[in-house]
Amino acid sequence: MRPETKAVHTGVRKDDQYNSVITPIYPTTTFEYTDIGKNKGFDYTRCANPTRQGLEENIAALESGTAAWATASGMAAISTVILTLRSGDHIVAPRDIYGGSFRLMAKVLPGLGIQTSFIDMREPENVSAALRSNTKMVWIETPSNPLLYLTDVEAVTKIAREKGVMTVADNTFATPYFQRPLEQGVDVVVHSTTKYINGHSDVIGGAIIAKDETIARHINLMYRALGTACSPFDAWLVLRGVKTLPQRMEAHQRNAMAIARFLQGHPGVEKVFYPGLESHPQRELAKRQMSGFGGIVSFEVKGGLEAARACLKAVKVFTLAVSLGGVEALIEHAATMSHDAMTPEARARAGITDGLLRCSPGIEHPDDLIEDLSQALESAKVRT
Ligand code: LCS
Repeated sequence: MRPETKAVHTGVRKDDQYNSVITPIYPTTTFEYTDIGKNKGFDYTRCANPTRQGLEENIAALESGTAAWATASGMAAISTVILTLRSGDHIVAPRDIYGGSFRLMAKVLPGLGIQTSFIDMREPENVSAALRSNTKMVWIETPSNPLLYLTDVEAVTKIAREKGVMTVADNTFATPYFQRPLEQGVDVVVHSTTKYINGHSDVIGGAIIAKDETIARHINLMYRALGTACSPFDAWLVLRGVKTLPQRMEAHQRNAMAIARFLQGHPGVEKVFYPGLESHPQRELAKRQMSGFGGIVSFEVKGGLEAARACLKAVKVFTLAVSLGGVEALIEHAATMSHDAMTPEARARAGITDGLLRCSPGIEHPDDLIEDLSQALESAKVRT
């Protein structure tokens, strides 16, 4: 089946009793045993639930994985995977990475004896150079948040595999509709389903998808032990949202491309970050490993923080808010919002400046979004 069909049909567990066409919500915490060791495949909702299993089957199919787990947030998914590591282990991660992932790796994991090296992952050689004898995980985020930098997935997974190091890819930005890292050699994919997979800005959720059964066993142990599962209600909403993922991604991409082209020629804009632009240095890599360029555009306004502030105050169709991937357009100031957990030095190393704005166009008409940014940039120019 093709992605559009899988997204609608996979994991839609119709009930046998009334033949409902969509998945029922099973809000039960527990399931009856008819004898010792005898139940209908479910025992306790922290470990498994029929509604959640429907979503997990859907996401596993979209990502070409063998198993998936739906979690209470993207960070719950990330924590579950990372806590399969032990004290003394080392992670290699990109320095341009979601601020929450940075917070976990830089501020929490060292207390557990797990160190992370943050590197520029645009060059695969930097991964080879950063590997140590105790490196157990290479973390990939491509395209990255917020600068849309790309990691060469095949090159990096080859380097890691040769040293027996596990690879994990955060596929939140591209989604399985545009990129399937498991098919390119990655061992585990994680998502913030809060974003495109649910797509309606009304659920905080996450997902983990594993390629093989050995890793799946470790993750399953952690998932049950930590209790990072999402509720049946949230799973039901995400299963409803994911059905339109392909159509929404096409609309997000159309809008992102139109906005990137508009911003590129604008005199009030210093720099535009979008892998679909002909001027993007990694466009060829994007074309090789993705089937689309995604829906996020970041740009630097001329005039730094004050110009950024003026622009954000003036937007009318875009809403100033963190998060991304919903049907409505959002815009945010990365340095003080999504990436405030980074130290100023870490932001400077990553290239996140005070004038950087990140746009997540929704599925609106592109002209309305462009007109909005145009008038916002005009007021930024007047005030600086
Ligand atoms: N991975 C990526 C790439 C993300 O962008 C986020 C959240 C997460 C993981 C964590 O997911 P959550 O726990 O929030 O479901 N990104 C956000 C952002 O850029 N602004 O607000 C949240």
